[in-house]
Amino acid sequence: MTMEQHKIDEHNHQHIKAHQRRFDFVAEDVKDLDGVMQKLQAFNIAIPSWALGTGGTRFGRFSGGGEPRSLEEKIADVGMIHALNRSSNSISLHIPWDIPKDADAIKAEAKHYGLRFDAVNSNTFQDQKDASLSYKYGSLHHSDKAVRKQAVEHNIEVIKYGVELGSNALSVWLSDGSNFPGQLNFRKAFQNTLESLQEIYEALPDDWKVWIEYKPFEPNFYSTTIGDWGQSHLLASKLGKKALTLVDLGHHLPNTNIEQIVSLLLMEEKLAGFHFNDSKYGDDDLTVGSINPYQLFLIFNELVEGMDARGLNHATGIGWMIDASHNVKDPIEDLLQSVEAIKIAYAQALLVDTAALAAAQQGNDVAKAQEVLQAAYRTDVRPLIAEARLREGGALDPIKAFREQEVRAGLIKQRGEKTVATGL
Ligand SMILES: [Mn+2]
Repeated sequence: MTMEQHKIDEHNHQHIKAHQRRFDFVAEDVKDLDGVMQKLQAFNIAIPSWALGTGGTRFGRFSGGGEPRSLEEKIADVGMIHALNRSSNSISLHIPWDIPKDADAIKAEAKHYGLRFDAVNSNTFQDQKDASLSYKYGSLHHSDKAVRKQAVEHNIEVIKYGVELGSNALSVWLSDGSNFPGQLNFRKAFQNTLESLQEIYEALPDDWKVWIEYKPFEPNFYSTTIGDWGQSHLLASKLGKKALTLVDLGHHLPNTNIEQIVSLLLMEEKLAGFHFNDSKYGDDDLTVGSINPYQLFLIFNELVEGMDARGLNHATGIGWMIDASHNVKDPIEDLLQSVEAIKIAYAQALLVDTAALAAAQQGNDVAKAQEVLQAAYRTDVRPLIAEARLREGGALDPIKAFREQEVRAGLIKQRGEKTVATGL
């Protein structure tokens, strides 16, 4: 199912007057409006292939209707999202959930929707049907070299799929860890992980990167072998220039100052990019910006400041991706909301009066620093995002357009009520 441009144009025609009024109101106070608009128009966020179906918890899964049954249908769903918001021009695949059997055909399918392939993700946190060895006690850190070898080979295979699709990064998240004190020798587990990652690193093409994700707990609850940004950074530093740390917002203990982590990784040229989501308690994988939009803004404020300091292009300097699980909402609507929240935080960060902030910091004017940040945060930038979408051919209000066109009902008619997307 595709969204025809004339339907988007009709939607925009209906809402253009109110939009113009709102846009003019906020645009009047934006310094360098053209520069801000160009940056917003260029900014895209990758959609993960595993987020297009309904997620679940260990207690169960409540399917929605019309879920994509194949990789082709997942690409079509991302195409739908991109047609509506013009800010989701890439898809990130998880292997083996989404093995491209015919890479050329899959590439052509993606191109049809104006999409490309972002980082590819390996999976050594589940046993696969045809695997001879089990990951029950870990993968790259495993005490048995044969298990480590199987996991290394899987990662190398994922790189090969990625090369065929034109991707240029491998994202590695390990569930390796321990549930009980004494279960693991931490030093050996770390060294085994490093040795395994070195073998994967050797297999990376010259223009590729490996992104090392960390997580403090779950599914293991006593220790995680790559538990925090320090451990990820240690591995990335030992591996070399092509290895970087991936920050997943949900992979922190409550109240962690993620913006400070991001600032320093970016300074050290070791920030790979993001897995965006939101959380209240742990790795909740909720819609980006639904719980703590201020934190998201503070993170973007550090990103914009740090990327500008290094002369990086905001859109392409690091990886931007959503990693969420949609248990109760329509996945497409949830992803549209997530992309919107990311772009809102980015736009607000672009509005920060950086000269005034720097002066306040230099002079220890703490109240002024807060005023500067919150003046940007409390600006309603939604008309700027809508205008950026409009200029790129997207819908003024993507979710409204999605509902007006009854897209989900169409997908259910086409695919059925009880379809299940591959993934967790
Ligand atoms: Mn993640």
